[in-house]
Amino acid sequence: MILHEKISAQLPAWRERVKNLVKEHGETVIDQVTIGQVYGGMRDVKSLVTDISFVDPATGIKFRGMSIPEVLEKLPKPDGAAIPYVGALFYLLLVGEIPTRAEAEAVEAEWARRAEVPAYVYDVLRAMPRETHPMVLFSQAVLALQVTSEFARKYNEGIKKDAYWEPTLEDALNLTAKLPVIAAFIYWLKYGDGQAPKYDPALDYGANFAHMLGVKDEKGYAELARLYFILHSDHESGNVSAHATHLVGSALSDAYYAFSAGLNGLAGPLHGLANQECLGWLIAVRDRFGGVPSRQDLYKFAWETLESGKVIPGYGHAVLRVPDPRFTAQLEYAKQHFPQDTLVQLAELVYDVVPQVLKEQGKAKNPAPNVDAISGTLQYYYGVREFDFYTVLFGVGRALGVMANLVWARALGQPIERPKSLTTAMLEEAAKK
Ligand code: CMX
Repeated sequence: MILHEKISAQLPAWRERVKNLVKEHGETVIDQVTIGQVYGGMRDVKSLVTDISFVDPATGIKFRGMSIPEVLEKLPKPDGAAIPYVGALFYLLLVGEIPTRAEAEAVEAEWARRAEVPAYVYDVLRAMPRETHPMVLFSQAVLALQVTSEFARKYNEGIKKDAYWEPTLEDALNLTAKLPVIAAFIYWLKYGDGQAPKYDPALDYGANFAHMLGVKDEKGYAELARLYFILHSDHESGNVSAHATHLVGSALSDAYYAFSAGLNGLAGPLHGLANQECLGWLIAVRDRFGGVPSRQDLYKFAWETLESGKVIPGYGHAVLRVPDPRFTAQLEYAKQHFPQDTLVQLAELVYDVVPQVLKEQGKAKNPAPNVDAISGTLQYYYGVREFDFYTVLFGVGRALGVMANLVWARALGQPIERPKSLTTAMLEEAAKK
């Protein structure tokens, strides 16, 4: 398999590089930790390593060193499409190189081969109460698949540490292949008649998702699905979903345990759930004013939100200090495809007004929009209007990044995570010194 070959070929050099770095410079200090950071969610503490992606506070995400516009331009695309294959992005994340079209299609073919979801997973989901949040169903389905883990099976057989990454890659491919199918099933189970259209092996990852979701404009939504999954794939290692996946995986829990944990973190309103909250906020504005309000009305509305003790969803970021390029890419897409849409116009006005409001409030370190500020607006346009489903979409995309990371964490033998904790008295003592 192409991914296996490519990673295998790189591994000796990578292992040597990391071994030498740790051996020769293991004592080199790269950061200091303050009491503020210990109490402040470890913000900015440099204590993780990944080569899959990096978030520059001033420019945003780079996937394997490439910006979003570069990725969208350079990755191979299906015939007649403007947005690349999702398989091309997964290849880039795993291998670190732009794939040829044939290589991207090989990844898509691997997914098609592995997309079938065992029937018992559907039975588990059907047995759960109808009011269960889609993220619970999603995480539950991932955990239910754990019994199929190649890593767990090989580990129990006594596989050598050097080879851990190989069954992890199998798990990563099996899991990412099945996620869109499970997501579509959840969509139909929650909001339809429980009968999702069948997976079509002739379609690419994004087109298949459009097909299985049963949207009216399948071709248009296929482009959006590819864009969405690519943009949401990875955001370096410290965000909650990526870190939770890495942390749980570091105990040698397999990809299913690890990603289920990551999804549980993604389900939080300060992380992935913000996309559903954000569209809710935009619609509340639209309904209050019967369309796009004046700048002044929006300004007042934003202040009302803040004064009621709530955050403005979709704005602010723990690392970024500029508008999120994932936001910009989606805004551009919307303006190119449906500029007259009321919610798109509203999202643009919010982009103009809310940063100013947040600056005046003076609390948020970054008053600019993040990825969630517009993602729901695009889904809404294509008729995917069930807000609580949006974080599931985020989860399908996020799997690509965290799985690529898990494969490399295993390949480079990253150890179990175990930072040290202190007591408040110890910190007070440290403060006196
Ligand atoms: N609206 C109102 N207040 C905000 C705010 C916003 N959008 N963003 C930050 N603040 C406030 C924080 O609540 C915090 O207030 P307190 O001091 O009273 O606790 C203060 O500004 C400082 O926060 P910060 O250092 O700028 O931001 P954090 O790193 O603590 O948090 C984030 C980052 C994203 C959780 C925060 O900006 C937020 O809550 N935004 C709204 C929710 C959101 O869009 N989340 C999605 C993020 C993307 C993702 O992970 O998916």
